[in-house]
Amino acid sequence: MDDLIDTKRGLQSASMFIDPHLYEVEMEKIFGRCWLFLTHESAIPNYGDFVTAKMGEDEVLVVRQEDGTVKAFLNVCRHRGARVCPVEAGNRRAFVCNYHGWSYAADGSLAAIPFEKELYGGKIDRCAHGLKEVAKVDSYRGFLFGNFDPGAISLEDYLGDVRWYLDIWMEASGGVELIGPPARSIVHCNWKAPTENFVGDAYHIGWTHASSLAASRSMFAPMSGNQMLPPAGAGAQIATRFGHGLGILYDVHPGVHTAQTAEKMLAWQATKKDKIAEKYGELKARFYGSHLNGSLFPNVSYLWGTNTLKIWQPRGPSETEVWTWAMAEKDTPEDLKRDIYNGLHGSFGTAGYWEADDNDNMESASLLPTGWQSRKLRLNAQMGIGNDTVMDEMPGVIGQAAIGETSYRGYYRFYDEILKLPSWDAFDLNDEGWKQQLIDADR
Ligand code: UNU
Ligand code: FES
Ligand code: FE
Repeated sequence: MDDLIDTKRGLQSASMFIDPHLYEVEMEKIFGRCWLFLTHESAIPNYGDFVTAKMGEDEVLVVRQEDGTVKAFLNVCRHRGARVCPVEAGNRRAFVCNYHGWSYAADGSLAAIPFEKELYGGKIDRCAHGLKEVAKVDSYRGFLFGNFDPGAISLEDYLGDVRWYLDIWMEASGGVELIGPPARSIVHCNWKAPTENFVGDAYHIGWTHASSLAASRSMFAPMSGNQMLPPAGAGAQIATRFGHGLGILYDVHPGVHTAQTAEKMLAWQATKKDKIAEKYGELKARFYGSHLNGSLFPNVSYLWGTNTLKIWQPRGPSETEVWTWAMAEKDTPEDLKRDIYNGLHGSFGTAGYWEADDNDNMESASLLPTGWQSRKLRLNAQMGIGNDTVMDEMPGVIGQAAIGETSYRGYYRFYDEILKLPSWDAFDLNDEGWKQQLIDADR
């Protein structure tokens, strides 16, 4: 596995998209230990509200408790393993398994067994058969994450430097909401292919999305068909400690939205920008009016400006279930919110034309390495190597161009680190060496 990721040279083995053994290791070392997105607080405001979610291939029930906290449980009955709750979302005080009728309270405890006295003679230990609880659940600005590893670092530490950037869209104007329930679809690709694309691929926009750019007359339209390279200073890429990364395209907030929606968005943003500059300073205010594309390690992606949140749920090495939410600032006027919602599902939604542009690339990159020879190839993420740097005014390692692969390298640097990490106990939160590792990369 040692030549899987070459951080020094910015290369990855194509086998990482296909290797079934590696996939199992990812489930254990990554999905078993990292913070995984569950849902948004606003989806489950009241006691007994629940949604089902995926953590890797494990299905979980996320339930609002009587005391206002949130717990998550494997959605698996402790009797014979049938699915406890077959419904996507709702409100329940008890979850009754469909198979034999064991029932669980909102806190996961096994509340009742049909004919318990007669059939078990009081000899079953109900306390030992509650729903298996996810070790940790925590919220960042309303975004709920779960972690199977009781020894994991806190969510706040895990997000680390990227919180500075997330706050620009999660907090700046009073918070965002997800407009659900999410659209779901299957893509025949490895879960990392779309995640790496969103972490930092501004390169493909002008080419893969050439027709969509031309048709939408969005603010990105001049890039259509690679007619122009974004000029110097048009953007940046950021890599952080835990693989989270993003790309910024300055001053083009409305992203892929149509010209019509873009105009409304800009007018709405203009009414708020002064207040945001006052509160956060000019730099963050500029980011607020920019387009941010990013991924949170391991499998959450977002487009701020294009109003999208996506989870890339792994279903084996070659299949991914995509959950797509529209996402908007809470204080967005209702008519604009509707435009955003409708526009999003036509662009980056399940049936969206931008989504369709991407999927064939995701699939071919993921499926070609079934070939014995193709598998041995190294994938190249060297763009911008040698220009990565640190800056006083913004955290992380910065690639100073609109188009580059700095955040790809940051993503796979941590991917490699966590696969090799024996446990979170062995992890040094204060180790800043990762920055130099990226800065010193050399083809
Ligand atoms: O699809 C993407 N990765 C993307 C879309 C990146 C930047 C802007 C829009
Ligand atoms: Fe990038 Fe082919 S040009 S994958
Ligand atoms: Fe794309």
